[in-house]
This record gives sequence, C-alpha cells and structure tokens, in this order.
Amino acid sequence: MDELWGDAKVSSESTHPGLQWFTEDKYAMFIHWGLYSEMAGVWKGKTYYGIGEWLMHMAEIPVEEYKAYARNFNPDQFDATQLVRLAKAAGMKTIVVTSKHHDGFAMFDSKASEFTVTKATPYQGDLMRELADACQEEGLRFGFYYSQNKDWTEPYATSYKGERPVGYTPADFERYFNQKVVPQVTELLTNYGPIAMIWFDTPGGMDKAYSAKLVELVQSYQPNCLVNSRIGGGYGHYVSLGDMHIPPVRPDYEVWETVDTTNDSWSYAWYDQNWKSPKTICEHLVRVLARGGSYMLNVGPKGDGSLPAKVVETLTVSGDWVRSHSEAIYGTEASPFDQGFSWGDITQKGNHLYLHIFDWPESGLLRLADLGTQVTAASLLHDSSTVVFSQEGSILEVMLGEVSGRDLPIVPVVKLQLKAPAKVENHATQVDGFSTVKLLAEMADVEACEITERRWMEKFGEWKHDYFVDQWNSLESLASWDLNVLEAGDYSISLEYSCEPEAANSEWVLSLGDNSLTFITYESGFDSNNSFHRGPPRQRNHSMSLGVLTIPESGLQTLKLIPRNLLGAGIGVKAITLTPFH
Ligand code: FHN
Repeated sequence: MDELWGDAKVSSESTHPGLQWFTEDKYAMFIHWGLYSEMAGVWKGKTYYGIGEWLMHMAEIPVEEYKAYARNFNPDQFDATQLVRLAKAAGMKTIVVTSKHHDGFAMFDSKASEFTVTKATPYQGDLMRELADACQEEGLRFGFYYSQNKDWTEPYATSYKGERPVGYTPADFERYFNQKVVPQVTELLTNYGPIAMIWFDTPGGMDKAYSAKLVELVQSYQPNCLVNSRIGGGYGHYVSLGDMHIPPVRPDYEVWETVDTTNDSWSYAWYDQNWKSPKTICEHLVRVLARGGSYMLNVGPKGDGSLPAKVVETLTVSGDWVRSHSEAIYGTEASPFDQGFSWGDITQKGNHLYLHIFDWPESGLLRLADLGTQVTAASLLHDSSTVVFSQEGSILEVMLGEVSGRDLPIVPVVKLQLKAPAKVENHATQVDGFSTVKLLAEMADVEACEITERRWMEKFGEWKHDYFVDQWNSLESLASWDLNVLEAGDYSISLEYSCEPEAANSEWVLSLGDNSLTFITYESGFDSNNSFHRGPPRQRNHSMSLGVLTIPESGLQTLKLIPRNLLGAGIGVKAITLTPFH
C-alpha cells in the first residue's frame, strides 16, 4: 500500500459501465474549493507556502478557530454556469469538485454535520447543487471529490497533526465513518442527480473494510458511478497515479489517470503565480493520452468564487487548441509506441496517427521507424493542408520544413493516414540522427540494481518526483536501454546522476557493442532542506559530459551501463542523453 495514495491495483472488473465514457472523454476539470480558498494561504497575517487546502495543518490552526472562520466564507462572485462553460470551452467533459476536503467542511447541505456551507457561513446556499445543476444544463458530467479518511475537524478521524485523541480506539474511527462518511456519501449519491464519479483521496492506513463499504454504497445508489483507486484497499475502477505524475513509459494499468494542476497549489493561494502555459497544458494532456491515460486538470477558485484571471486565460487558449484538434484527443488510443519522442508524441484512432509536435525539429525533418504499415497520406490537422512525406523500408520521413513558415497552432498536429492500424513490434527508443534523445531511469532494464522513485516537496504538499537507477549491489549489476538507431554516427553522451559521498570516485563503463566510454563520478552533494522535509536529505543531481560514442551501424542495439568498481551503493542514474555530434 502506498502510504499516501493507496494501492494502485484495482480489483473491480474493467467492465464497469462508467469506464466507457471515462476512456472516451479523456479530459476533466478538477476543482479544489473550500474554506481554505478564502484564507488563500494566509493565517493571522502570515503566508504559509504550500498547497492551500492544507493551511489548517501548516499553520496548526486550532479546530474551533478554523470552524469559526466559516463566518468569512461568502462566495458571492460564484457563477456556476460561467465555471462550467469555461470547462466546456477548455475541452473538458467532466467536472470533479471537492465536496469535503481534509478539513471536514462540507460544500453542500448535509444533515450529518453542522460544519457546512449551508449552516456555518453567511452564504447559506448549497454550492454543490449549483454546480450539479449547471453541469446538467450544459451537458457536462459531474463528480465529487470526498476525503474519506482524513477529517481534521472531527475528533475521531485523524487530526491534522496525524494524532489521535487520548484513549482513541478503532471503534472511534468507526463512529466517525458511520456517522459522517456514510451519511454524507449517501447524500452526495442521492441529492444531486447522476454522479459520474466519486474521487476519494489519501486512504492512508484506513482499514480495507471501509473502502469495501464505500464501493458497495456507491454501487447500491448509483451503479454507473466510478470510484478511483484512492478509495484504498486495492478497490476502485481505475488507477489514479500520484499527483502530477506523467509517466514517460506506458504503465501496466489498463485504465488510469493523471491529476495535475494549473499552477502549484491545488486550492487558491494568493502568491502562487507559477501558471502552466497553454502549450504546457496541451503537452501534458497529450503526453498522458499518448501513454493510454486520462487527464484531469485542477483549478482553484478564490474564496469569493471567482477564478484567477490566468486560469481563465490559459484554459481558454489551450481549449481553443483542444477543440480544434478534438479528432486527435477524444476517443483516441495510446500511441503505438510505449514512450514519447523528443519532438512530441502520438495518439491514434483506427487507421490514423496524430503526431503532436511540441518542439519543432531543427532539421525540419521528422523520422519515425517501424510503423508496420504503409502511410498513404499526411496533412496538418488544423487546416488539412498536405504535408510531404516519404517512406522507405521501415523508415517514414515527414518534411516539416515545408510547412514551418505557415501560421501554426500552439501544437501543430500532423495526421497520418495509414493502410492499416499501426503495428509496432519494437518499443526501443528511436535515435533518429537529428534529435537529442534522453534515456530516463524509468526506461531502463535493470539487473542487480533497482529503479527507485524519490519524492520530495519544494513547498509543502507540492509533490515532485524523479526516478533513479540505484542500489547497485555487485560488479554484475547492469542497467541497459534498448535503442533503435536510425542513423549510425557519433553521439555526445551526457549523464545526469546523484552520488553520495561513499560512491565518490567510483568508476563506470557505458558501452554499445565494442565501443565504450569509461568515467569516474564525484560527490554531487545534497539539496538544502526545508522545514517540512521528512526522510533522508535529498541528493542533488549533477550533469556530466561523458564524451563521444560512436555508433557504427543502424539497427537495434543496447546501451549498457556497468560499475567498474563498487563503492557504497553506487550512483543514482537519472538520465543519459545522446546528442548527434555534428
Ligand atoms: O492531500 C491531498 C491534496 O490536498 C490534494 O487534494 C491532492 C489532489 O490529488 N490529493 C492529496 C494529496 O495527494
């Protein structure tokens, strides 16, 4: 069990009726909105940097003071229809909103609690009803986020400090669960029309039986309603990956999603201006779809219900792109390749491939191997203009230079018409002879070493992660990357790695066939920690140029990294980069 997000296994059969729309629609809006949005990251004049909805925890606000703050929550600028229309304009098909986050405050009318928007605030209206009605009206699906395990204002759930009251027994949690969670989830399932999904979160160590009970509850009232894997206990109809995790290699899960946010915090925080650009939003959406997932992008309205201007702007611009490229988004399947490319990524539908170009190749040429079928036409999706291409043997070349002068969308998409659906037999990383190729730890095959995830927070709760090949435990340890080399030649190689003091001066060999580069590493140091960092200090990464490696012939080959001597647990390899040496 992942202590934060629950088991990423789903036991329910994948024939749940909701999975059809889920896998077809691809793109949803997530909304984090509550009492904390009015606080905006500030308590008693002090700003707490981190995810805004955790302010109660960060500022250690006493329960009674937090509850009393509800008197300040009056979202009189909230316009549910406007918000739903923005989601629609952004190309999103579903809205999932925080009905109750970890602070326990219900954004709906609930008989099971006094701490609700209807009873504890001057606003008194049921915000969830307004949104549910607007979604119904505008033809969007509607779902609820519900924090089932954490409830910081209830004495018998876990407190925000992670503590239990003196004399606490498991029966106390059961009381909280039966007196608040069950009735509230029932209210959500019975008072707001058809519910597309209930998005549960942070099951932590919650007993599996509670997760099972919630699944049953949802099933009994709304059999079409989906439940995500963060319900815990291995339940759920599909897998929610860790926050903001966009996997570079296709994951093993059949149905999964990535949740991401428009800036850094989930809920509104006054200082957080780290907005994703419209192009980044489109890129994240495509990268997720290309690996076979669905994408849910969060917005954080302010306490008065209005949205930060940048959210409206970025969603409107990215939405124009999504809607004008809808053919390459909705109802598509994952790329036939397990991983993306340095120039962009691919979605497919039937006999069509859609090449989404994030970084225009300097060569003006895009090379792709092993589609396993013939390409019969190529055009730009937004204006149907023809794109010149050639296909010889297994290699397709698309002449982008021809179209580069034209007025192009933020992410140009080349539509390929194929004779039959693409059939890719080989998923090795393609080295096309033009582009810089980054081989990540997640893409490696390993023997006698491990691929480990390192997670950290820069501001509180804003999880970041990287993968490393580490724990080299013998001189037989090996990390390797399969390459499909389309052009033989010289490549400059660089290495991004971390190195603890014990592994300093360790020697390594990177080889491909008979050619190799031998190098020595040095200590990369540690990043300074912030006050909330738990666990061992975070190692810093270092980038080092290893030299020029000759790849004498094209075709399938394997790049191998082995230790020459073993010091400590060896280095942590984050990435190896190959750049054509011209
Ligand atoms: O603790 C929450 C956090 O506040 C936020 O709701 C995210 C969204 O995925 N989920 C939890 C952390 O993963």
